[in-house]
Amino acid sequence: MKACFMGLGYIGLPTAIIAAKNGVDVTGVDINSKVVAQTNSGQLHIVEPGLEKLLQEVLNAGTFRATSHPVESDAYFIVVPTPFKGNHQPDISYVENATRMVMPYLKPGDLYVIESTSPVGTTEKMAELIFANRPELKGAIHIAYCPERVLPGNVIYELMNNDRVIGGIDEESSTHAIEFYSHFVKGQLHRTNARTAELCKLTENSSRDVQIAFANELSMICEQAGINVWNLIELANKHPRVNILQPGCGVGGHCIAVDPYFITSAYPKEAKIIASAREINNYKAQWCAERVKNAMLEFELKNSRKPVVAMMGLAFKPNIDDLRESPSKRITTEVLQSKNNADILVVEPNIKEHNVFKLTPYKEAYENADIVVFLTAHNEFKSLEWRDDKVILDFCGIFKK
Ligand code: SAJ
Repeated sequence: MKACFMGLGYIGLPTAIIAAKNGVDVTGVDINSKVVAQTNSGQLHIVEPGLEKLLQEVLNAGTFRATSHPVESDAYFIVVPTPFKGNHQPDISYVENATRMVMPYLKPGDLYVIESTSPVGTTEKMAELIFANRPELKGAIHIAYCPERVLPGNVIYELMNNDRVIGGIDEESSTHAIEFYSHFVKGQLHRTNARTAELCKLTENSSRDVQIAFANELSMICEQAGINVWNLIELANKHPRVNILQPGCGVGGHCIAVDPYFITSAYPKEAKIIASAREINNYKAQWCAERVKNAMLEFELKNSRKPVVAMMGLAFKPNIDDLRESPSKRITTEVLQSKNNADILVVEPNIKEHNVFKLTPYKEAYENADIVVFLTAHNEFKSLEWRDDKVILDFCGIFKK
């Protein structure tokens, strides 16, 4: 079996490598020539524990290579980004471009699968595009949608062990796609149609967004009510059927903060809770920034001098170096813009240097700051001790006070 993976990013590269480890002859394609060269030299351009060793193994075994153009294969996988344009409309142009690239290589019996998170109807749209250009392939190739579900940092395990949903444009397409994924997925492969599989991916991330919004809403209610939100959630979760997530300073990353818009933009009248959740999670970052600015003003009034402020964490979630769509970064930027001569120390222990932020080691920042703002719950911060002599704004539950 020969497979071609279009896109060597956070999902495409690990999936291609795992397939190559499991009996598939894989060509990985990326339009970025640097990514191609670096991958062929056995080095990862993404951070993922354990993956570099696997890359070197499949390169040495000759079952994987990276190129800039597709090659004739038996199966083609589209694993490219689907960002959104202005007004939160999904942009499927990368999916379309990758499809156009593989189109000339398709032959009867081949499998074409989209993994990229996509609005409902994208797989059918791409099928139409393929058949418009290659009408002889109608009914002769297998087309399916199979979304990824992995958590960065634990990709190798989750790629092999998570259940997956596979939706073909017809039964035979689903069967062929299931056959391919069973090469390396130990989890169950659940058969459905393409539209359901597309909405399933969007539903998973929207569900988490809604649940986090609930926790964030509670945190703002608790502040008004003078109640410790961490304690409240812990107690409510003692109920056998209640499982509330943790509040934070908003929702970041390239999935949960993005995918719900693929539903709200297509179904604006119906998607009420999903739209509100997005608003609440975005507002939470704004709310946190306001709290920091107020604390700075209060400090100055009380002490007749500007405070030193430590902004603790820039990454979008704990213990990673990924700043994409990060609310911590947004809050830090806003505080820096309004600093009014105050001294702002920016901390991100998972990054050595940044081209915009001058970084300060976390212990030094904690020691020197008058106001400490915990934005991302990195493990390092949990080793710090509570200090009564500082104003501490704990948005991510380091001390749960
Ligand atoms: N967050 C909270 N409170 C919580 C949990 C998370 O505020 O209790 C915040 C995080 O700090 C972060 C954001 O939510 O800013 C998202 O983090 P995450 O760990 O929930 O998810 P991602 O974005 O890293 O990965 C998600 C996963 N989806 C689900 O859990 C439903 C992953 O399985 C998907 O593969 C991934 O999106 C994706 O690529 O779609």
